[in-house]
This record gives sequence, C-alpha cells and structure tokens, in this order.
Amino acid sequence: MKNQFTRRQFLATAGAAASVTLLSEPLFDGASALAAVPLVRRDVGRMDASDPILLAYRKAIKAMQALPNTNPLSWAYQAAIHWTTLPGPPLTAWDSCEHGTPFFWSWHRMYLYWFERIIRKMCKEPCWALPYWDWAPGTELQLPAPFRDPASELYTVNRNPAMNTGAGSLNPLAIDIGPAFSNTNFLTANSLIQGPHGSVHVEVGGWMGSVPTAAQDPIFYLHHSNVDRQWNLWLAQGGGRTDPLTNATWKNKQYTFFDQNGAQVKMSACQILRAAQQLNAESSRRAQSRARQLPD
Ligand SMILES: [Cu+2]
Repeated sequence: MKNQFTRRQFLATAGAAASVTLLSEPLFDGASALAAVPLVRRDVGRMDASDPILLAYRKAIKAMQALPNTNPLSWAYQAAIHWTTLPGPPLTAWDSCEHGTPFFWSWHRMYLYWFERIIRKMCKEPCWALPYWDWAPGTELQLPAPFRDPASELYTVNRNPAMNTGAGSLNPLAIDIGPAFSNTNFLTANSLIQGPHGSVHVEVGGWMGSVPTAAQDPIFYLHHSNVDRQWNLWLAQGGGRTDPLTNATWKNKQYTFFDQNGAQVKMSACQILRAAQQLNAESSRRAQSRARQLPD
C-alpha cells in the first residue's frame, strides 16, 4: 500500500533542502477599519457552478496548467509540493507533505496559505478565498456538482467513476470525525483526523487516492480546506483543547513554499495559528490597495 492513502497513516519524507529567503512582510496586520469586508472561505455545497469563486478558480487552474512544470506557480509544481510522480530529481519544496506526523494539520495549512495567494494572483481576484467541501456524516457526501462537469477545469477523469457521475457518495461510517473531535489532546486529534481525511481521499479515488498524485485534483484543495476548518472547529470546542505552543519543534519547524510571485518563502506553524484573522488581514490589505487603485 505504499503511496496509497489509508485510513490512518501516509508516508512522509523531508522536502528537498534549499536556500530560501525569509518572509519579508508580517503575516499579522491586526485589526483594520476595512476588515468590515471579511474574506471568507465559503461552503462549496452552497455554490452553483456559476459562482464567481468557482469561475475564478477555473480561470486560475487553466492559467497555471499553461505554465511549464518547472515554474513554481504552475499547477504541476504546486501539486508536486505535496508530492509528485514527475520524473527527475525533485525540485525545491517538492515531496514535502506531512502525513502520519504531528505536522499534518499545520503543514497543510501552510500549503493552502500560499496556494490561496497564488490562485488570487492567477485569477486576478484579490478577494478570492478557497471554498471548503463540508464532508462529514450527514452533510455533503457527494462530490460537489461543479467538480463533476467534464467540460470544467474542476473535473478530472482520474477519479472513482461513480463519484464523478454523482452516483457514488462517501461512506458516512468511514468519515466519522467524532473520535478526533472528542479528544482534547492536539497531537492525538491531529492523528485521529487523518483517518476520515484519508477515507475521503480513498473514496474519491484516482489521483486523490494516492499521495503522489492527490494534489493534481482540483477538489484536493477544497477537501483540505475542510480539514483546515476542522482544526479551528476542534479548537472552538474548548475543554482544554489548545495548539501545542509549548512544543518548540512543532511550532518552529520550517518548511519551504513559494509565494504568489514565485519567490521562495519559509514558514513554520507559529506563523499560521490565527487563520481567520490572517484571512481578514489579507482582505483588509487588498481592499486598501484596491481603493487606492480606483480612478476616482
Ligand atoms: Cu489529504
């Protein structure tokens, strides 16, 4: 089962070593008067295929697919940062996903952080935010309909055919998030959530069913947007649930990504712990710069 998603654990290795530049701008802006225009990650189950967010995502995918694999902003390169089957020695940051480790939630949050910025740039929609696929027992068990249209950039034939026709749906028993949510220890919950997460991968199948190909499927990012949301929902339950801030290794281990300009950046978990505020800080910055660009 090497390279196949299972319900629990996936392989992981260190990413390729490389020299990188440090982030040059702060990630936290704090409150702003313009934060009244919040940037929100929305539920894809409440969107139809003509939703501007999905149209913009399609536009970005198309633009990224047109770039060569060696360009960090290309669809193939971004997917390869998770893991890849592309031939040749891995390029910077390829094959770096964390599964079966304490860094599962945090690494994937960093990955989405930069992916979201790249999509904004590629679709030229500064207020774009990644939707989430709210899979959980009793919610959205079918693959979201806009991802099942063969004419769309959101579609790939490389899935379980029944999921692609809409005839198939996720097995509620396999995607039970209850055990992860009821546990109050971060590292245990971070481990347990990988079970239902892996089941979604397996049941969507095709590219999604295998670590080296999973991130080529456009639904991957909405799936992980939901996993990311689950981290916040887990914390919001309280009862002693906290991020492991006393664990220096967990907080400070650095990973390499690329920003929206294709420049290497390093990031660690302690930089992405205020997800909602960071999304809104971004919105404020964008709104301000948009206002400055308006002709009158
Ligand atoms: Cu995953």
